[in-house]
Amino acid sequence: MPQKVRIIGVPMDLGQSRRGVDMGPSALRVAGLAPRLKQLGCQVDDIGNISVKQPEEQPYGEKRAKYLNEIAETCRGLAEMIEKSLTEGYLPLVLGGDHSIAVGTAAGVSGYFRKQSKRVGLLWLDAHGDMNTPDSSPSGNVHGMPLASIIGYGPPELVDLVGYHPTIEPRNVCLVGIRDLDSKERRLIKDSGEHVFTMRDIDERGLREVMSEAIRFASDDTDGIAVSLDLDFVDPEDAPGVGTPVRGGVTYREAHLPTAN
Ligand SMILES: [Mn+2]
Repeated sequence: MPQKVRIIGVPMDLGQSRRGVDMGPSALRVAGLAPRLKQLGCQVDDIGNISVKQPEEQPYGEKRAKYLNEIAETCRGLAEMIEKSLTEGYLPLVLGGDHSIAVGTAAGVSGYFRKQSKRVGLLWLDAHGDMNTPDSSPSGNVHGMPLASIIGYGPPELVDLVGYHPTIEPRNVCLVGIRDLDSKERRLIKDSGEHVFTMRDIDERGLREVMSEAIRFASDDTDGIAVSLDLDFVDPEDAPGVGTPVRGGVTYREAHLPTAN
């Protein structure tokens, strides 16, 4: 049986202030994502993009968490779509969009497994921790808050998106590729019990070993793993088209390794 993959585009541009990341789903499609997946033997169902409000159309509201309600609404729709896809036997492949959409992805995957009394872990591949809350965020941009929300810290609109929290237990969350953390994020990561591999760990131990250990943390006592890849995990030399590039990321070659495990 071929792996059934369902592509879901989420052109979200509300979580951060640098415009353009809403073009992500189109860029990935234009670059030939579906044909590549078919080459790999997958059966592909691209359902297009889910609808996202445009930042020009409304005020951002609370300045410590801009466009929070609009982001929560999109994430809830995405979570439903993910759960439906999993129920129908598809592996959901979500294309962003800024990283605030990961709250919806995690909620959808978690919700599907929860109905079978199962749990999932999460691999978070990113230059950033995305572990801010409205109280700690210097910018009020929600794209810096999704991982905190997933493990139960932050605005109730996101933390309780699907009626329970955390959607993923912090001890089954592993961050990889980290090289830009705010000091409050650093503290919250430590206190939460998440696992972290920075770029320095990758330099010293190699990505192969780091990923094996990360997968072990994420799969400890769980029934599956969700993966959230922020393209800024990759060095800006290889992936310049991101909202918040940080030098010193993984190479083009290394970026293939996490998925090859
Ligand atoms: Mn990032």
